[in-house]
Amino acid sequence: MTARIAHVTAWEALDSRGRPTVAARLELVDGSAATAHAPSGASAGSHEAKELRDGGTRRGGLGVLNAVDNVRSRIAPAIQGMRFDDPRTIDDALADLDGTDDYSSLGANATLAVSLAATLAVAASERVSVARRLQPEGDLLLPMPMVNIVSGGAHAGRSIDIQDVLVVPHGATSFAQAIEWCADVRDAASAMAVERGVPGASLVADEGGVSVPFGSNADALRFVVDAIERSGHQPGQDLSLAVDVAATQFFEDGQYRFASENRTLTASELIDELSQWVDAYPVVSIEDALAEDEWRDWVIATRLLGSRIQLIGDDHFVTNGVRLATGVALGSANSILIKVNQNGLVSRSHAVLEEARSAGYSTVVSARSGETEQSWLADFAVGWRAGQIKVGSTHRSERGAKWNRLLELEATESTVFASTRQQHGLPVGSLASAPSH
Ligand code: 2PG
Ligand code: MG
Repeated sequence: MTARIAHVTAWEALDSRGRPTVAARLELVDGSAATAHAPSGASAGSHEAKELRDGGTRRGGLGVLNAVDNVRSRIAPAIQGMRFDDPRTIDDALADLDGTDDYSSLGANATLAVSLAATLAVAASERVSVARRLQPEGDLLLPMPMVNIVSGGAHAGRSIDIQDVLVVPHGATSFAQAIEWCADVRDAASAMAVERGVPGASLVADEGGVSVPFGSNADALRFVVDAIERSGHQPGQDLSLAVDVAATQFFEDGQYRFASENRTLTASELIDELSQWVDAYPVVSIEDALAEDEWRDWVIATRLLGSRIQLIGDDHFVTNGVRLATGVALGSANSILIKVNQNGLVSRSHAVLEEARSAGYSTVVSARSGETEQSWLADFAVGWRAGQIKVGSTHRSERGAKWNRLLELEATESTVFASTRQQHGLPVGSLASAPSH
């Protein structure tokens, strides 16, 4: 179905941390329209597409009025009146107009907001859900959630060095059951934190996890295993652990600084430490185990751990096809995090996901720490058959919006849940103790 753009505009909106973000609205001549907000990271990789921030003193330098102006004065005149069958055409026009590899001319927050609005407006025009537009035929695949329980690093005042300890409810047989189990664990974690003397008022970090001071990073893993048990579920059977190390954040002068433990580790010591965690706890997935550009150490870690667990590249790949291709050629990681704002355009993020899939890598669609109430991410994870999704915790409405949208899709569309090993793509070895389906 051919669509035609009538009008594009933009303004500055607020994200979940109260920071400015770009909102864009795109109207088609048939009257359909959509508004989209760009998400934003706090522990961003240095190779991500570049979001444009105003600098100066207003809003601590984080204003996006220049990016908004770029939508109004450069993008809108270039694409208003355009006809297209596929939103990819709009993305190509945005890439041409920008002319840089990282969208630093228009700002990736400007290109992404418009790219998102075009994707959403076309689905509205065709009167189908975004997930259905992306996958027109057959059962939709609901993703396995990866849910934050304990937050550290840049999202929680660096109470621990690693950024997240999450749970993966791989024993669940429906999405509703999966998210319910995660909420049970999150509740148990709150109760345990209060018992440890953490004031109730400080229990919600940037992504809704609990932030607890621990004696060591490994203690945070132990705490989540205990929370799974306390919630009445079985660690390793019902839910297992995932860790986002976000190692770039504490990489200094070629070494890894565990400030909370007053230890400095070489890459091989860090890999040893992670291997011990995998031996001691039911860990099925580790993200950003090493710093973003440490390719050689990534390959070593993949050789050592890649057959046992999922090793996800986030800052390492930044949803970038060139970095992914390098990783595939070298044998670095076996999984990729897909974040549309790391890439700058929706259709090109999808292309990277498809390249990863063809290389045999598992794919995890992910939110950012700075989000809004919008829920399109859930539709992308489903429509792209990603198999897994990471959104943060079960607390905070910008997180709940995505979980609630997945619950809605399960209730209203013809779906299957990615509860089998093949469908969510976690390495078979990592679930040796999990029940098979
Ligand atoms: C990550 C993300 C989301 P941020 O590291 O995976 O948890 O964090 O958006 O701050 O980069
Ligand atoms: Mg990460």
